[in-house]
Amino acid sequence: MAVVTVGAGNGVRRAAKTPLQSWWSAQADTLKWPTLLLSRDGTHVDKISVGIVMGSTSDWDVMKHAAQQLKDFGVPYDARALSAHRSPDLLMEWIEECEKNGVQCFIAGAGGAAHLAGVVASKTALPVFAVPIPSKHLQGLDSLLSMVQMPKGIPVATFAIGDAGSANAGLFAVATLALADKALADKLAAFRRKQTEAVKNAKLPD
Ligand code: RP5
Repeated sequence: MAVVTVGAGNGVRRAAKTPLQSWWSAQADTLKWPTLLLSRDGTHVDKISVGIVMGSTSDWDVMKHAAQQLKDFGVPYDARALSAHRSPDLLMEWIEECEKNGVQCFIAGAGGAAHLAGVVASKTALPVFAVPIPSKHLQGLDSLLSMVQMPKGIPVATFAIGDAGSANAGLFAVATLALADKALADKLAAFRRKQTEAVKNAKLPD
């Protein structure tokens, strides 16, 4: 389940006339990021489980595969384009807010000198899954090496370059959450069984 956030961070304001609205306004003004979480279909959710971040909106074409896996398993997430070098303060604030909202792990996708996942991991002790985005000149080898070569002490778990890595990061996040969620573990087991069945039934062309 995708999450949209509503409140001060998105500039959403209501005319604060009633005491409740005044209280809400006061709360919103003290917060840089929103606190009311809604799924895309408008239903309220209490928490988000995964934070997906990418260095640029141009990364979404790859990162949407991680988001799709979470959607398929009904895992609530918040996805943002926030850059480690172009908007470092916003990135830090978002990570803090994610932790407050119950996030259990992060997925970070970036291309080129891809320090985003390492920077996220510098701010949180939660697991960080890194997705190397294919880059224009080096096809993502630069992104991969930037992520996988994190110095000792601040780990990030690095996945394959591109769409497959992104989808697998989503699945890995599901597996991580499934450690403490039996229903999710059952769904993941069913997903794996289905894949096995597909291999069993596969036919090669004549
Ligand atoms: C990185 O630079 C982003 O993660 C993206 O992969 C790459 C190019 O960004 P844009 O120039 O498309 O914004 O920071």
